[in-house]
Amino acid sequence: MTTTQRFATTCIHAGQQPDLLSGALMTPVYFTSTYIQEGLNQHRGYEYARTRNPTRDAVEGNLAALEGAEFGVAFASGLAATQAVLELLSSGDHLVLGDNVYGGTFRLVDKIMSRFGLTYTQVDTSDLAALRAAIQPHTKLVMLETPTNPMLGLTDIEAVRGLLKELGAPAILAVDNTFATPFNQRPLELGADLVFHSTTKYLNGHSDSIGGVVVTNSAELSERLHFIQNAAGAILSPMESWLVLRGTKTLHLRMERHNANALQIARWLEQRKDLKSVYYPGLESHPQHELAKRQMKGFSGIVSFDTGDAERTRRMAATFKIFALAESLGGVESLICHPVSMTHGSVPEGDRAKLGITDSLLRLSVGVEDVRDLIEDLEQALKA
Ligand code: P1T
Repeated sequence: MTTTQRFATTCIHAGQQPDLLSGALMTPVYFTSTYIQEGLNQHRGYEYARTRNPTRDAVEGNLAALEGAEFGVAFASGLAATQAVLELLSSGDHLVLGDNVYGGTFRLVDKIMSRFGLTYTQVDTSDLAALRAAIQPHTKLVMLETPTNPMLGLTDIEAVRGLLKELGAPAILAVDNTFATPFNQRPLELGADLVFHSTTKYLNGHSDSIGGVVVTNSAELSERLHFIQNAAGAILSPMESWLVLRGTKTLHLRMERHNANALQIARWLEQRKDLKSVYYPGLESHPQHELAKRQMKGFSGIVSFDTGDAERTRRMAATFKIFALAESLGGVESLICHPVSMTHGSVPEGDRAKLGITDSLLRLSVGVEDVRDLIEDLEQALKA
């Protein structure tokens, strides 16, 4: 790939070349655990498939290129990727974690990593004064989502980078770009050191694989992450690597439609009189809409809304005909999720309430169906 190629071309070609043996245009799924060695210490760069696999190499190259990164490291799930980032730290190090992250990310930090001597402070990273106050001399990592799951709050990545620089803080800035995707937002260009994803979502895009990736332009961080990948072993399998490669070939096409459908649905929800709030960065009413326009190319496919009535929300959840009531997001099909009972169940009730994750909140993952059918489905459910 040349550096002058545009995003759509990168989606389809980056990281891939015709198979050297047969000329197969599509990257083969290399189902092998090991590789023959011609002699002691004589091999073609592949020794054991936990360490390297050609299908995984291809997807790592593809995903890195999409984020404008040099290096990519693929993991067995988004949380395995998140854990690898956390494993860059050591006992006694301090982590600043966004206050509204995926419930599983919070659970990993709170219930597992903290048992190994990692200390953490959760803070609203959109509030620079609060972030400044949270950073300590031994803070080694700032980890955040923008937009956040499920409240869709934004953090100004450039401003956070500026603050860390001003403070001379030795912290790595790691951004979970799962919600935005590199089609809409490229955090490395805004000063992040690491970008990580649940590839389970938009990158794979078809709700048929679980995976994660971390990308970076730092050779040192890439080397450490590859060491963790090999030493801890939570690798992305060859089949899953292939599925993600297939998925990213249409990322640009899917995201255009996700963006358009979600904006239309958010606007439609907002003009209704029977909802308490609608959260979507593409709405003029979103408190960080100006930042969204500056930092994002499109606003992605997630819309959250609060009916203000937990009983009504419960009734509605069971009445959708196209939106499937299910965890996850980012697939071509539309999903609806009740964060309190599904994705954010592990976040303490008091913290949820402060963030606005109420019993009456629903999160839509707006798919790429005909938006008129989606609106009709929402309309009938809201009437129920
Ligand atoms: O599920 P997994 O591939 O391990 O990814 C974890 C993860 C990481 N980061 C973000 C922003 C996420 O949303 C997720 C997973 N989220 C869901 C399953 C969900 O429905 O929100």
